[in-house]
This record gives sequence, C-alpha cells and structure tokens, in this order.
Amino acid sequence: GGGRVGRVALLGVPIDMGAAQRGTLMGPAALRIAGIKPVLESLSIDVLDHGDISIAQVAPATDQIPANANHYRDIQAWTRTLSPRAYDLAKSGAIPIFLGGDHSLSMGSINGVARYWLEQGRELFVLWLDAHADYNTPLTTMTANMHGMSAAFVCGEPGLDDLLGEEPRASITSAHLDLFGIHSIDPLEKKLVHERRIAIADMRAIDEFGVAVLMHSVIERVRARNGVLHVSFDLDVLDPGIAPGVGTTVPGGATYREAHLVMELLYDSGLVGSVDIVELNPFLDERGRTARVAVELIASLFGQQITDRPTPSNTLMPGG
Ligand code: HAR
Ligand code: MN
Ligand code: MN
Ligand code: MN
Repeated sequence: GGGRVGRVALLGVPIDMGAAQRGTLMGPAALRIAGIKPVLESLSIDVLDHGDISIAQVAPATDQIPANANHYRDIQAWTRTLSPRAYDLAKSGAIPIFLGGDHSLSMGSINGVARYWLEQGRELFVLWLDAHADYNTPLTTMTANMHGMSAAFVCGEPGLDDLLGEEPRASITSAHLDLFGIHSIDPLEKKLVHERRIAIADMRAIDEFGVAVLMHSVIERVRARNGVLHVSFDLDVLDPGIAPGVGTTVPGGATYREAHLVMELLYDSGLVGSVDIVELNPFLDERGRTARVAVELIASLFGQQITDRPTPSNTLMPGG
C-alpha cells in the first residue's frame, strides 16, 4: 500500500509538565528509535524530521497565573511556541505528526492547524482517541493537571483565556469534536461533555456496535462538510495489556485489532490532515513495546495493509 499521502513532517514536542508523572519528554526519542521515519518511508511517503522544538526563546508572559492549572507557565511557553510551528507545517502542505510529549501539547498543535484551515475556508474536525475525555477546565478539574484540559481548551472553553498570549486563538466548535474509546471521565467533566452534546463513542459503545460502525459515522460527518480531520491519538486509549508505557493506564481499553481498524478506516477516508501521538512514557514502558505498537498503528494510519506486513518469525536459529 502507500503512496497516496505525499509528505509527512515529524516534529518532536518533548513536554511532560502537563501530566502528574514525569517522563513523556522521552517520547519523541522512543518513537524515532522504534522506527517511525523508516516505517513511513517504506510506504513511499516523503518524510522530513524537523527534530524537537524547544521553548528557550519564548518571550516572558505577563498574564495572571490561573488557579488549578499546574505548571501553567511551562505549558503556556510550549503552547505559544508550538502553535505557530504547527501553523507553518500545515501551510507547507505536509501532514504534520506531532510526537509527544503529554497531551497538553494538543492545545498548541490543534490551535495552529485550526488557524491554517480556517484561513483556507475548510472546517477542521478533531478525533480524540483516548481513555480520557480531557474536557476539564480549571473549574472542573480534580487534579489541576493540564493534559486533562486540552480538548476543552481547543473547543474554546473558558478558564485558560490568556494561555496563547499574542498568538491568535483558533478554536474549533465542540460539534466538531469526536471523543472515541473513552473509559474514564470525571463527574464535572462528564456533566460538561453532556451539556455541550459532544459526540462520544465510549468503550461500551465500541463493545456493543464495533469500531467500524462508529468510525463510519465520524468519517461521514467530516466528509459531508468537506472537512479536514486532525487525529489526536493518546496511547492510553489502548488496553494496558498492549500499551503499558503510559502514565495513566485504565483497564478496559481498545484491543490491538480495534485500534488498527480505526487507523485503517482513517487511511481509507483520505481525510486526515494532521496527527498527535501523545502520552508515551518510555520510563514506564516494557522494553519498547508501547513505542513499537504506536509506530505500527501510525503505519496503518498511513496505508500499511495488515496483509502486507513482513511475516513474523519464531525461528530461533535462522537458516538452521
Ligand atoms: N481526567 C483526569 C484529570 O483531569 C485524568 C486526565 C488524564 N489525562 C491523560 N490524558 N492521560 O488523557 O486529571
Ligand atoms: Mn489525553
Ligand atoms: Mn488519556
Ligand atoms: Mn472490547
């Protein structure tokens, strides 16, 4: 397979202050070691790795630090640095893949990408693959961890209004957000998600109806409006049995095949314009398993057919 997607731009975002557990800052390196670039190249995709961004040059902020937002200044610096980079990458015509890093990075990646598509007159939709809804605000959060607030922020929920500083805010409407694979949500967060009537395919719905039926409705909604889809892929949507290398594992996640089918259907749709891969914590991983699963899933998202993969071998002594 492969060939339909022309160019991919990789950008590492080594951020871990949005989560309670340190270590996701090693995620971009682990994804590279697991072979994200050569795997995409094997699908005839032109891949440019832009390396990791750093927040060293960002101008000091002058706004008040809001209550219930841990490490606000760090996340603010990352968001203000990432958003214009995301805008530029989208404008370059490549499909950007943002290598995390914890999920707070999506506040910057999606803001930048949304700004570009807004200028183009195209509607941006966001598919949020996650155990969690990440729809907290400083008013609803139980932890103050900002990676639990990123979906709410990109939908324009109030509470982090000065996070971007001078960088223009380009929110999507909550009607363009699809939460998928959810199996952990806080009480006030759940209330807010229901008030906004956000589309949510939780793990119970996936068990009952299956990934294919639910994904077709996501895809058709985007296609009906000639939209573009950003995929925000939090590895904790996967069952901890196949993806132990994340900070917030929740039992009852997606299986290996459920996750691949999501990616295969997304590839077939041809609608994906940008991607986040987040929450990989190599400090917690088992011998690179989670990083390898992540790279295999990205391959499916970019056209690897399950029947085209090299045959796994159990041979102990090749040629013996
Ligand atoms: N809902 C919880 C909170 O707000 C847990 C959020 C955990 N977030 C992530 N990203 N791992 O999905 O703290
Ligand atoms: Mn998340
Ligand atoms: Mn999560
Ligand atoms: Mn299941």
